[in-house]
Amino acid sequence: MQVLLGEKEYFKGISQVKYEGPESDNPLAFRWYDENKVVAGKTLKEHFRFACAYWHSFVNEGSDPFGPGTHIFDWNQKSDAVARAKDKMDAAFEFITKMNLPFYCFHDVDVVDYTTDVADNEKRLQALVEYAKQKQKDSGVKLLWGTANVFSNPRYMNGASTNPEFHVLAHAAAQVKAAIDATIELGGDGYVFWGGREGYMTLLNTNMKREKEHLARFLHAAKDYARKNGFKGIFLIEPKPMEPTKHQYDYDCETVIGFLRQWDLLNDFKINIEVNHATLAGHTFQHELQVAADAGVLGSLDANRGDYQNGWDTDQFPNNINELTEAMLILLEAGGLQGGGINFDAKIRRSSVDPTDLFYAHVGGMDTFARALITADNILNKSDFKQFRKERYASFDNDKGKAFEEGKLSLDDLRNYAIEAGEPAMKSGRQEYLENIVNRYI
Ligand code: XUL
Ligand code: CO
Repeated sequence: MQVLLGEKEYFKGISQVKYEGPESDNPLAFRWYDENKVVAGKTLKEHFRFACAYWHSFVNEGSDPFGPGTHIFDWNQKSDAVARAKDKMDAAFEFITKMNLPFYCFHDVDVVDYTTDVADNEKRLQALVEYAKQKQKDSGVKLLWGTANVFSNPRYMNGASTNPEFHVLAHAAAQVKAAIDATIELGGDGYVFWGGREGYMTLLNTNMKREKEHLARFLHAAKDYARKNGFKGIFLIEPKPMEPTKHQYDYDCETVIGFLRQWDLLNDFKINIEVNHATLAGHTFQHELQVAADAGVLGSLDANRGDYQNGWDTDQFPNNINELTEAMLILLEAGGLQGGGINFDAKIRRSSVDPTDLFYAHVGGMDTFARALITADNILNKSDFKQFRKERYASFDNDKGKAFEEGKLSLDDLRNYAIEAGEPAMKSGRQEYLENIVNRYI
């Protein structure tokens, strides 16, 4: 990939990050992510389809509830919104190509600032879509997915498609329509719905049944519109249990799968699983991956990590090799992602104020994923990990156990077998042994 500069170079003094191998001590080189390395029949580039998140990297200036942003963006200076947005896009494509990231993701309002004028917002977005098209063509970078931010604007304080007021729902629809148009024009592989405020704070003012019905109707309308206009990619729902609303309708993978099944959306929608959302739901990332994989809806991943000591979405860059190795075992056994990729929905810390910090963050994240995948492949091929789990269920492979799986045994039959076979022997689950295998191959 060629580095793509605009009129101005924003990340001066940083050249393209390259693979140098595990022995390298260059902090701006990959030690594991060799994009051409083949693992389990695919290159690392094909496995991961890494994407840069526009919002965290080029929009969020590091503000928190106690103080303003600390990241001063040179691309955020011009007074005209479209000119400012083009500078930001120059900076984005410079960063993405210097990082050798094959994809990016955005919300509509990340790309260009919106006002309350719907038609003017559409025009602004369209201008940037034209600009992005050229940038994608010149660099080879592609859009992994697009989405609409229907949670930040104050009008969405009570939700977007689940808002008690129809008028607000219509504004959300206008934004989603324009974001779908942009995604189609840019050849995006997916379109994401994260239900930021699709939930409630108190049942005292909420008709939950009606709100969920509205959400389903809205998703159908969006899907029908996109399909009619030629969108061939995947729709993705991104579960999150809380924050900003206390109770969210897309709590976790099981909840989302049940909802999609109830409303006949399972054929078009898959799931975008975010690490920190999984842990906030009281699950491991691995649990959410397995649930989605088993239901055939493992679409895409938002990579980050949470913090063990607090209960909100810290969106830190991934660096937990054990967590990711276990996750990559599931991903490999599931045969990979269905149409999606790995989007770094992660932000550098407020005090990480140097432009290089954004590079260190992505280098670390990509290297951790690469090392985890290589390790998981070794575990699957060289250890008895797979064999152990298979044998653990061997009693269902033949005779009565098999008959039970096939639905051929009644409760009476089972009772009679219990008597015939006597007290079962205790068999170890071997958790520590298996944990040691993971560490051995890391
Ligand atoms: C919020 C979050 C979003 C979605 C896209 O927690 O993860 O950025 O990924 O709207
Ligand atoms: Co996310």
